[in-house]
Parts: sequence; C-alpha cells; structure tokens
Amino acid sequence: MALIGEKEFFKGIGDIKFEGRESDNPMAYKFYNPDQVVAGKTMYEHFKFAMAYWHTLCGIGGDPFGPGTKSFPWANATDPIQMAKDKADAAFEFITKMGFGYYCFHDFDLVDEADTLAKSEKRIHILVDYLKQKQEASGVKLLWGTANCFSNPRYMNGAASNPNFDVVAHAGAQVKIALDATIALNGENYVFWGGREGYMSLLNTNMKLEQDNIGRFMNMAKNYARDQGFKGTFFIEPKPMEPTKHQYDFDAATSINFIREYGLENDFKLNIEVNHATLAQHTFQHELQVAANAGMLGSIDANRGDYQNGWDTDQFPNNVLETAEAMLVLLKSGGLQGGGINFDAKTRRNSTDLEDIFLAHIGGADTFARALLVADAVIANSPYEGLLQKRYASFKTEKGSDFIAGKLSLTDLYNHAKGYGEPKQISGKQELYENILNQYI
Ligand code: XUL
Ligand code: CO
Repeated sequence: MALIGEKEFFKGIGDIKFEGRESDNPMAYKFYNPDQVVAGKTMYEHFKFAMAYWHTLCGIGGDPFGPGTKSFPWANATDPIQMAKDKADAAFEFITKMGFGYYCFHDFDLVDEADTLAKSEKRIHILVDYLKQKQEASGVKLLWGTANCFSNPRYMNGAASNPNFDVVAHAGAQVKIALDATIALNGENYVFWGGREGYMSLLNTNMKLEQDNIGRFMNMAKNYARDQGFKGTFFIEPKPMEPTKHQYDFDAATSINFIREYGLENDFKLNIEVNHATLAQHTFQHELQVAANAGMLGSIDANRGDYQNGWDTDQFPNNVLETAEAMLVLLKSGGLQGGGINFDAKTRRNSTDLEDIFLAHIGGADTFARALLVADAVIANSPYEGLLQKRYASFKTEKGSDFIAGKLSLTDLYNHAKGYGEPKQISGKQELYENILNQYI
C-alpha cells in the first residue's frame, strides 16, 4: 500500500507480504496470509490485527534500573502537537506497511497530557481531526480507544475506585473525552483496564464502596456513550495485580461476576490478555474459555510473559503450541465478538533497531496464523473432536439426556446408581490429546 504519512520514518522497509514458510526473507510473513480462508473466514477477518500505540510508538525501553534506550525519529519535535502528528504519521506508516487494519490507543498516547484538562481536551480534538483524515486515506480503523487513568500521579490511589470523589470526577472527565474521541473516530469498541483499580493494603480500603463506585462509573460511561450513538462493545480487561497488589478485575471469572452484578451484561464483554492470564495463575486458553462460556469473549491483547520471572514482560507471542490451544477455543466458540487481536507487546529494551518493531509484529502475526491453521486442522482432520464427543457420550444415552433436560431428580440418580453398580473406569487420555496437537504442528 502507498505511504499515507507526511514523513517517512521507516525508510528502506516496504510492505510486508506473505511469502510462505520456505521464504528466508525476515521481513515477510511465513504463515500470516491475510486472504487465506480458514474455517470459513479469511485470516484477516479472524484476527483483525491491531497495533498498540503505547508500546509501539511511545515505549522507549525504560525499566526500573535505567532510562529508555530507543530514540524514535517521530519523538523529536518540541511542540507537542507536531510531535503527536509525527507519531500519527509513524503509526499509519507502520500499520499500512504491516498490512494490519487496526490500531488501539490511550488518550495520552496520542498526544502528551497538558497542564489543564481543558488544554488536554483541545490537544486531543486536534489529533482526532488529524487521525480521521489518516483513517479515511488509508482504510485503517480504530479497534478500541481507552483512557490512561493510571500513569498520572493523581491516580496513585486509583481512578473510579479512588477514595477522593474529586479524583473519581477527574477520571470521569477523562473517560468522557476518550469516549468522544473513540466515537468521532468510529472506534469499534472501548476498553476499561483497571490500572490502579484495586488496593495496596486492605487495611486502608473500603472494598465494597470502591467496587460499587466502579460499577456506578462504568454505568455512567455506558449510558453517556449510548446517548452519543456509540454502537460498539465495552471491554473489561482483567489483570490480577501490578501495579496494585490486588486488582478488582482479577481474572475473567471475577470480571464476569462484576459485569453481571452491576447490570452491564448487555454492553460489556472481556478483552483477554495472555500475560495477565499467566499472572492470575491461569493459562491463556483457560481465560478465553471462561469468557466464551459466558458469551463474553470480546477481544484479545496478544503478548506473552516469562515462565521464569513472572513479570508482566509483554513480550511478543511466539509459542505456537500454547497459541494453538487458544485458537482451538477461539474456533470452537465462534471467534471474537466485536474485537480483534491487539499486539499489547513491546520489543526488548536492547532491541533498538527500528526494523525490530517490524520483526516482532511479523513474528506475532505468524504465531497466531500458524496456530490457527493447526487448530483448524486438528478440528477438521484429526480424531480430536471424535474423542471429545466420545468422552461425554453418556449424556446422549436415555438417562443421560434426561439429566441434561432437567427431567431427573436426586432420587432418580440414586435409583440409577443402585441399579447400575460401580461405574466403569474410563481413561481421560490426556497424553493422546497432547500427541494429536503436537502431530499437527
Ligand atoms: C496493562 C495493559 C494496558 C491495557 C490498556 O497491563 O495491558 O495497556 O491493555 O490500558
Ligand atoms: Co492490555
């Protein structure tokens, strides 16, 4: 695709194309072929890959032991609006060269926060107008917007859960402005990640009030957006901890309970992030399955953690086996509802070449594509589905289907058990399932 920006930042890098697994070209897809149809949809439609503004364009590699290592050519201007426009040019150049269709942002990824709310809002309006033109020229769409209600020190005690109403109101203003921006840009969804919505110590925390306040706050946001004509879905992004000791949106099951408790189930679904699942001591596929069971599998933040150190390292996905298990859940549950796959991942601090950003996203897209192909082949061609059917075949028998239909009482179970005797031992065959998955990789 032709270059959309005013300036070219990724010089010497062309459009990333599908070349197949035999290709030695590091700047080509080996498995992600956007037009290839898998299980009735193109790969492009299955994934709706998105670039995360914050990691890809704002994160320069700082860590607790040292400053950033990366000098991004779109971050040189001293005027904040010029810098933001350069960043937007870099964003759209990157997204179109990758052949991705979407992006995601926090309000202050787009442009630096000013010293008053009114000035910040003005800056965001200027950027929204600029991004609108770039979207129209390129066909790139906004997968979701969100508000950063966790970085500014005013949010050190939380945003919607803050013990000080004035901070809650400030977060409300920020969410209103971020919703306005998302709606103006035809954003397909809006995300709430509860950055500091949790506690550091229960001793100084009124948990019930804080959770009720988040419930009230999200209902206000939903009502406001619907009044403005927003048709998209709201996503809660579960994460158990970091930066707080305990976050209220701990995992998928906790967040689903929250959504139902506060009457948000018609408007809210979940955005499941791989590394957040790991931090909650779950697998990614577990979190996807929990969300899917509730009809709330909305979107995915793709990345991976580190098995040895347990931090939220936000590395790019590269584990085909695990991603294949996740894609089994995705295919069997009918896919993502409204969302897509956002690469909420960052290149390592010592990956300092601009091309590393491309290599990382190519690897991530190829991991998902390869995993999708594996999962599709396992479902379509292997004994996997048959084995699963057989495992639950007893619920197709006369008595078993009566049980499913709610026709049996506890006394009926008693009578069945008494007449049947000791149940047969039936192997779970886990190793066979694992071998089948391996065989298709
Ligand atoms: C933080 C995280 C966020 C959300 C959006 O761990 O994942 O970037 O995705 O606020
Ligand atoms: Co995320």
